[in-house]
Order: sequence, then C-alpha cells, then structure tokens
Amino acid sequence: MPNIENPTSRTLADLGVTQADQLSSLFTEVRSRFDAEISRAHDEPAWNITKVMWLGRKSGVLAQITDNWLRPASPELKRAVGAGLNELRAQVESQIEARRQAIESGSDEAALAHDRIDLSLPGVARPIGSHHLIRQVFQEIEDIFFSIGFSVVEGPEIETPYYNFEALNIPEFHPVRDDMDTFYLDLPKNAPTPLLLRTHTSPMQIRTMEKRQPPVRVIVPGKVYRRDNPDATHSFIFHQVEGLAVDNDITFCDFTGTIEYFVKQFFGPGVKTRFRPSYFPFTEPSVEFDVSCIFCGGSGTAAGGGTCSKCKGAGWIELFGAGMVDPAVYGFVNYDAKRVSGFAFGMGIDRLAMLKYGIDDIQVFFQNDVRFLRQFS
Ligand code: FA5
Repeated sequence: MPNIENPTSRTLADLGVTQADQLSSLFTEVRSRFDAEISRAHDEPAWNITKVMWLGRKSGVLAQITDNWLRPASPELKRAVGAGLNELRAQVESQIEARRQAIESGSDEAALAHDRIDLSLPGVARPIGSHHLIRQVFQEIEDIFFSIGFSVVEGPEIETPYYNFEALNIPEFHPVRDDMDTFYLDLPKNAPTPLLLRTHTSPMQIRTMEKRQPPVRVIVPGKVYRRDNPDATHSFIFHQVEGLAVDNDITFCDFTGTIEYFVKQFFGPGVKTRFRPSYFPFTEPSVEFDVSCIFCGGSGTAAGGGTCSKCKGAGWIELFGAGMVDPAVYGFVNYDAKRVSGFAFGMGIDRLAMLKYGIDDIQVFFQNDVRFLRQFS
C-alpha cells in the first residue's frame, strides 16, 4: 500500500499507483477524511474553513487531486482518476450544502447537543471567603471606638517627610528617625519632595487637624512600613490604629479612662494593664501601654521552665505608644495651643491580634496560608 499520509499533495507515480484498482483505496481514504472534517463543522466559521479546505480553487483538496493525480496521470489511469474525482466532488459539494442548511436552520444535531443544558447536574460549588483576621480585628476596634463617639478616617500610605516626621515635631536628624527608618520612593532628581512609605499612622493626626476644628475624635486604621528585620513580633509591613481626641478640656484622666475602657472591651475584664513613661516627640507626657503576657500568664517563665520567649521574661507585652498631644504639634496646624488639649495613641494591630488569639508568630498574617486563615472564618 502506498504511503498516503497526505496523498493529495503527491503524484500517483510518487505514491506508487500504477493500476486503476489501486485508486479505490486512495479515494476511500480521502472521503473518510472529508466525512470526519465536515462532521466537526457545527457553526458558520468552521463550515467556511472546511469549504475552503476542500473546494478552494488553488489549494483545496479537490484542486490538489486535479493537479497532482489527474493531470500527470498516465493515459491508462486518467479515465479512472477522473471518475473517482467526479464522484468525490459530488459528495463534497452536496454534504457541504447540506451542512450549510443545517447550520442556518439550527437543526444541526451535534451543535444542539453541545448547547443543551442538563438542569439535573449539581451546581459548581464556589468556596466562600472570609475576612482576614487583621481585618476582623480592625472591625472589632472600630466598633469599640464608635461606641464612645469616635469616627474613622483613612490616609495615604505614601507620605511626605513633612507629614510623617516634621509636622510631628521630628525635625531632620532627630534621633527618633533612626527607630523609624523606612522605604523611600525612587523619584527623579527634580521631584519637588521626597516620598516615603509611612512609618506610622500618626501623619493622619496632622492631616485631620489641618481639615477640622476641635472637637476632633478620630481613629485611623491602616498599613505602615519600617525597615525592621522580620522575627516573631516584627514585620517590615504591619498595621496600626491611630487615635486622636482634641477639644477644649481634655485631661490625662480622659486619656487613661479611654484606653482602659478600650482594653477591657477588647481583651475582657481579666487582663492586667500598665502605663510606662516613654518618649515621643509629638506627645508630652508620653507613655507606653503594656498588657500582661497571655503566653506565660504574666510570670515571665515558659510552661516547660526557662524564660518566656514572647515577653522575653518581662511578664508584660508592649501594646502601643500614646500620650497627650505636644503643644508644639498644634503650631503646625494653626490650633491655639493655649485653648486646646488632647491625647493620641498608636496601636500595633498585629500584636493586639496575636495576644487576643494566642498567635505566636506575626509572620503568619502575611503568608496567606488558608489553613491558618480558615481557623478565624
Ligand atoms: C509609633 O508608631 C507612634 N506613632 C505611636 C504613637 C501614636 C505614640 C500617637 C504617641 C501618640 P511605636 O514605634 O512604638 O510608636 O509603634 C507603635 C506600635 O506598633 C508598637 O507598640 C508595636 O505594637 C507596633 N510595632 C512597631 N514596630 C513594629 C513591627 N516592626 N512589626 C509589628 N508591629 C510593630
């Protein structure tokens, strides 16, 4: 049997056909190829391609048979090739026309089967997501502060040094900037001001006071960035909620009362808390606020003996910095420092979430492992 991989592109002599009775298997092969192709043409574009491939004047299969089989055929074969070609042409033309009518009238069986919908099949189950634990903790905190008259504002994560540092009473070369080393944007040399990823949510204290007159009572949830090396309690991207309350008569007692109320609502009445003197250039006096370590029960000793690695033996974990707004800050926003007073705080949300939900590594918040996230859905 001659090689008929693509027999129509070769002459009969190349195919080794010398006698008329060898032709019938060749034509059978070509016909079954046509049958297969026309049966796959279920729409007009596919029908068009099939038609051109078979009836195309220059390189359609029938034109190839005319050029390669009929014309160069020996006189003995010519008549049989001509008869086979005519028979094939009649079949191709009639089936192509029949398929056209079927497609136009929409009665093509295969196409109908393709479009048919089986209503008894079960639907596609789409997994339902849930809020990330950090988002949930933001919500819990917002609800507590809503209940005592605070509202939420949000601000840009890309900041100018003015809002992130200078207007918060942190001039250039102030040593506090070392603790808040951050990521600067790579800007063209002639850019009007450098830009950085904010190191805390405190710039929104300034932006809020620039826009609003007292009384001001806002919280600011958001992402912040620092060039801190990652470990169990540090990440280079983390979350804070800033708080700011300014009015004519706000005292240190209002401040401690608000913080105590928040912590008891968030952690429950059993948690022990303490204020420690601290320093921030934009609050005076400044404090750090600690809660007793939930991992060692405040003893500083790990369950199996040895120092508790979470609080490093202190029995306390630092939650946030806070204080009474430094009067120097009011100078940057045209508030009358003699008339107004207020307090501000900046909480690390990741650490609040770790403490409340007993999570011992901050990195899990950023790894997006659904097995971890699902525990809080
Ligand atoms: C501040 O960021 C001040 N802006 C807070 C403030 C606001 C003080 C208003 C006074 C008035 P501090 O650098 O301590 O302060 O950060 C606040 C909290 O963010 C920390 O207590 C801690 O909970 C969290 N935090 C700080 N660095 C990281 C870090 N790399 N990864 C995770 N949490 C962090």
